Amino acid sequence: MAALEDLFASGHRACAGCGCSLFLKTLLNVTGPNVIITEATGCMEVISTPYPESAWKVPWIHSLFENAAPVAAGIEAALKATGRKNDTKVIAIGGDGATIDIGFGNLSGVMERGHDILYICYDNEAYMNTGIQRSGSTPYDASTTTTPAGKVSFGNQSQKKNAPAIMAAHGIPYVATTSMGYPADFAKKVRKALSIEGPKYIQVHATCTPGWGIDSALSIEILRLAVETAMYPLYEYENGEVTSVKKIKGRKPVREYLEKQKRFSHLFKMPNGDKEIEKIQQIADLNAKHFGLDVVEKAKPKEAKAE
Ligand SMILES: Cc1ncc(C[n+]2csc(CCOP(=O)(O)OP(=O)(O)O)c2C)c(N)n1
Ligand code: SF4
Repeated sequence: MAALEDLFASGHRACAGCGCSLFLKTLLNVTGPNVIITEATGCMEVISTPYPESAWKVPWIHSLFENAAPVAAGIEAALKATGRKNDTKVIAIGGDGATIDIGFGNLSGVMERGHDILYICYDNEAYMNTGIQRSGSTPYDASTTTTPAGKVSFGNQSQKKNAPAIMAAHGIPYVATTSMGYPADFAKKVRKALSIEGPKYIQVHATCTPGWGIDSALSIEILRLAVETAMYPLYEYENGEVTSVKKIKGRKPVREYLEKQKRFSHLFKMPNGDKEIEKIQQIADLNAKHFGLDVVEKAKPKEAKAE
C-alpha cells in the first residue's frame, strides 16, 4: 500500500511536543487534498508560513486575526456561485484568542447565515504567539503573562468561556469538542463534520509546551489527563442537543492534571493553594455531572447465603 503523503510538510517551526501542529498534520491526513483552508493569524500560521516557505500542500489563505470564518464563508459562496463547489471542503482555523475572543462576533454571523464550512478552534488556552496572554478560554487559576500568579493573585480569575455551548445555541447541525490526546476521536469527528451540510464547529484541546510549562514528552499524557479528570469533557451536539459524550471510568482527581504544568505550579506552593485546587475540582465535578461523564459501576449481585 502506498504511504499516505503528508499534506502538512515537516520542517515547519513548531516547538517539540506542540499539540497544535499535530492537529494540523492530522487534519490534512483526514481531509486529503480537496480542501481549502483559511487561517487566522496565530502561532500555527507563523510556524507554517515563514515567507517564502510554506508547510501547506493544499490551498491555504492567511486572514486577519478576527477574520478566518468570514473569509471561508466568502470562498464557499464564490465556489457555489461559479458552480465549482463539487466536493471541495472549506475549513477555517483559528486559535482560541482568534476564535473565542476577537473573531467571535464574525464567527457567530457565519454560523447564523448557514454557510457550508467547518470551523476548527485549536484551543491551547491562551494567546501563545504573542507571549502567553490570557484569552477567554484560559482556565481558572492558570498563570499567564497578563494574569501572573503572585502575592496578590492565584492567576486567571475568570472561568473558561463555554464556547461550544454558545456555538450549539446557534442551532447549527454539528458542534464537538475533541483532544489531540485522542487523535482517533479527533479524526472521527472531523470526518463526521465534513459529511454534514451547513455550518459546523469543532474545538480541539491542544498543548503549548512553553505556554503550559510542560515537558514536551508529556504532551499527549497531559491532554489525556484533561479528559480523564473531566477538566476537558469530550462531547457532540447535533442541532443543539447533546448526542454523545466520552464517558470516564474511574475519574482522576484534577491534581494529577495540574501538577504536571508550570502554569498551575503556584497552587502547590502558595498558602491556601489547596482551597483553589478544591475550586478547580468543583469545576471538573460540575462538568462530569452536566454531561453524565462518570461510568457508574453496577453493584454485583449478592451471593445467596448457604442454608
Ligand atoms: C487585530 C489584531 N490584534 C492583535 C494582533 C496580534 N496577534 C497576532 S497573533 C496573536 C495571538 C493569537 O492567539 P491565538 O488565537 O490564541 O493563537 P495562538 O497564538 O495561541 O496559536 C495576536 C494577539 C493581530 N494580528 N491583529
Ligand atoms: S509556542 Fe506553543 S503553540 Fe506555538 S509552536 Fe510552540 S508549542 Fe506550539
